[in-house]
Amino acid sequence: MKLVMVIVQDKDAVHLLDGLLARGLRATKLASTGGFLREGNTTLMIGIEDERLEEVVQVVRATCRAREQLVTPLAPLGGGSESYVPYPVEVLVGGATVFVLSVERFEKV
Ligand code: 2BA
Repeated sequence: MKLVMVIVQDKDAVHLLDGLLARGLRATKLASTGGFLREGNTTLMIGIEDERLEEVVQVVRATCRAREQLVTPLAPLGGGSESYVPYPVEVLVGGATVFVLSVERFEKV
């Protein structure tokens, strides 16, 4: 068994959940915050049998897309500078960040 942790933009989370549930896949939705942008995103935990792992990844690919977002860094991305003037830069966020973990034991009590 695997535990898939998927970090997605809030805009995509509803479609991803719908896609998973439509296929009988179970998920837990967590409200999370990106460390870089400090904005809300969504983390889904999905417990899945090994043979259905690719199905989960396909649903993620089909429902999550990358978007450009403007961000004004509080400090220069490349290191410190005394004459730093903040200006907005574009970063590409998503579609999804996917971690696949092996599950040693799974029980429902
Ligand atoms: P954030 O940390 O808020 O990052 C949002 C986007 O900002 C990232 O998109 C990336 O394009 C950019 N970014 C992040 N750190 C950067 C840096 N030091 N310099 C320049 N640009 C930077 P994604 O890569 O698609 O990540 C989306 C969200 O997924 C992240 O939100 C974070 O919550 C999570 N994430 C990504 N990689 C992760 C990792 N290795 N471990 C844990 N969480 C991760």
